[in-house]
Amino acid sequence: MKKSLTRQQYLDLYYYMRLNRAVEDTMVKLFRQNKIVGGLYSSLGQEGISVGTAYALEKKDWLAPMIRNIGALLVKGVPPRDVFMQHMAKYDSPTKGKDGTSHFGDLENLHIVSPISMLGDLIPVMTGVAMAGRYLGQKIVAMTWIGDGGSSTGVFHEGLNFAATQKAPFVLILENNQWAYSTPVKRQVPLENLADRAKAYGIDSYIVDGNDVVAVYTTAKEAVDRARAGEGPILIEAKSFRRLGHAQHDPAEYVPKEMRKYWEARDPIALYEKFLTSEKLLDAKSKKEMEDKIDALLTKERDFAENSPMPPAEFAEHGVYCTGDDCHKIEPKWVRPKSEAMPPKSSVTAVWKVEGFGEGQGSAGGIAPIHFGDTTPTEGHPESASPAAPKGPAKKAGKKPAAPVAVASSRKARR
Ligand SMILES: Cc1ncc(C[n+]2csc(CCOP(=O)(O)OP(=O)(O)O)c2C)c(N)n1
Ligand SMILES: [Mg+2]
Repeated sequence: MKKSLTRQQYLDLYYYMRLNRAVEDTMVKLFRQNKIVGGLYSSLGQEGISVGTAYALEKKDWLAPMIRNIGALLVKGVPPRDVFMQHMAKYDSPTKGKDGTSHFGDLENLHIVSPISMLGDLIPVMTGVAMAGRYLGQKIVAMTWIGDGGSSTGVFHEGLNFAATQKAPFVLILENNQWAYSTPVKRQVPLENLADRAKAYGIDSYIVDGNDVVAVYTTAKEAVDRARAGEGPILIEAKSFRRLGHAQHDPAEYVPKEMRKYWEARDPIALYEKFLTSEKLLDAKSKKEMEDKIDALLTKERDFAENSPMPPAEFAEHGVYCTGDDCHKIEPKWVRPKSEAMPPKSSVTAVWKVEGFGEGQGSAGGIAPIHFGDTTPTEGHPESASPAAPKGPAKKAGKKPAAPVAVASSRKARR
């Protein structure tokens, strides 16, 4: 761990990691009392990733958490009571008991996009958020997380390619915790480092020890600064370990004992405490004060959540089908203050400029030309072969498509 942060930053990282763990410990108790509705996922041992990465964001930035990123929600400002109530499906929860786990967002104040269960789908969504921010001249960065397993979905690759092509101010944290359910990473990806996936999209990547919160934060901060400066998306692979099963129901007996032992000895909070103590940033007294503060906060938050009512039965039929204005007024919530959406903060024409990428409009003013080698350039474009060049994809005269039988047999021959 390098020493380069302010004292307050060091202590903030410690506070949020401890809070993250304490919130999840409280929820395990609630789960065992049958008060949690649905599954409960743990980030035990991965707190340094959620906390260190989210701490690198500014207030105006956007994030979308996955199931193991409660720590990121806490850093962004979500009160623990909302996390408890959401998991307990209480009426005062952000979704009023209509959804569980951390499936809630806050588009207006905290800039949180609700998680999407389909792994990888948040990547194109957050790329869109990043692009919208750029269009509005807001200089925001969007961040989301993906697991080692999730990095093998199609949409991971489509999304990252899209983000790279658009040079979106987007930072993707790949949490390599060695397991996707019961599948070890080595049996699903033929790569030593998942960060290498970035090479396919021509973007930069970092590899960081996910159990070293200072390393995570400094790496994330550099990536966020670079993305904000217009360098395009960045992928960070944070190596860590899923200390518990996929969720509470999974005893994870498939995990080799030595592997578990190795990572348990590298607990991110214990490692960080050691560092803080040796650097004289934390002593027994200040540690106890922080623990008392967290205890008092969570007692209050848990009481509030437990005393919140379940939704009334008749509420189940509300909000299922939108009936128009008597359901809710349909107006876009993303409308920004006029000054923010007008020059000099943004352009009024739907044209964006990205260094090294070009413009979102054909340079001749027409539709952006696409060159796939055998596609004739659009009429009027400087590269156009002739003024009479046909619009749309060129037809290859006299070239018949190969017969399906021939394709099948030639593939067979190659095998
Ligand atoms: C597209 C898609 N396929 C499968 C699932 C089911 N599923 C949920 S979590 C999970 C394992 C994810 O593993 P990983 O991405 O490594 O994340 P981790 O649980 O380790 O944090 C799977 C297969 C899903 N939600 N979405
Ligand atoms: Mg995993």
